[in-house]
Amino acid sequence: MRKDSVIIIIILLCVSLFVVFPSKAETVWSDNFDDGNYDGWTVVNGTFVIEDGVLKTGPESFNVITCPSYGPSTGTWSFDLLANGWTVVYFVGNTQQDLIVLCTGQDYYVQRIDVVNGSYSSVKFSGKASAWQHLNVTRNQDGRICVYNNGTLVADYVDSTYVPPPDFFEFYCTGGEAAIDNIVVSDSVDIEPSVSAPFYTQTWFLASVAAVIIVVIAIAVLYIRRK
Ligand SMILES: [Ca+2]
Ligand SMILES: [Ca+2]
Repeated sequence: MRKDSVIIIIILLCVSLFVVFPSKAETVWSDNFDDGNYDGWTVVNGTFVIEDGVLKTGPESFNVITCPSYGPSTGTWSFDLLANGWTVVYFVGNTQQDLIVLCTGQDYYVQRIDVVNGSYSSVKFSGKASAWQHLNVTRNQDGRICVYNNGTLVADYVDSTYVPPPDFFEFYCTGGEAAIDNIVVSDSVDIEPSVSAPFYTQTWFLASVAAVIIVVIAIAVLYIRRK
């Protein structure tokens, strides 16, 4: 009877852990340049160097580098960016619609650009010029785009225009020294604005509950075995 109880408790524990820690987001592409090269990238203009595991622009005033990109036009794009002058990250690039993060040298924007007719939608967000920013950009099936700068939600808007899957990821800079690092692209929206999700659905809360359950079960099992 006691054995049966322990088995049931273990099964319940496994089920609760599965609920708390769902399958991990799929990374479709990443590069952190820590191997000291930018193999797989193509320099379109200017020069680029890897310094201390970071992709940096060379001394020219116009530097563009591109890399084939994969996955859908929805998901999460994460990267560290040091913007200087006019700096653009095409996180979804193709021949029809581009999704970009732009720093004008002063201000940051996230934009969708219609490559064919030049129209665009744009939202400004807060960020520092000439300083490293850790940016996370998410885009869901409804075209909702959220930008997080160093973990803070700084832009949240919906542009439901269809954007085809990306052909390329591009880093573009005119003037000044710019750099990028730790690019991680996943095919799912991995960050949700915290205001929209109640605390009891947050990962930290579920993990805390799971930890308490594990401790209680461990104590119960020890108690049963000692009896
Ligand atoms: Ca490499
Ligand atoms: Ca690196």
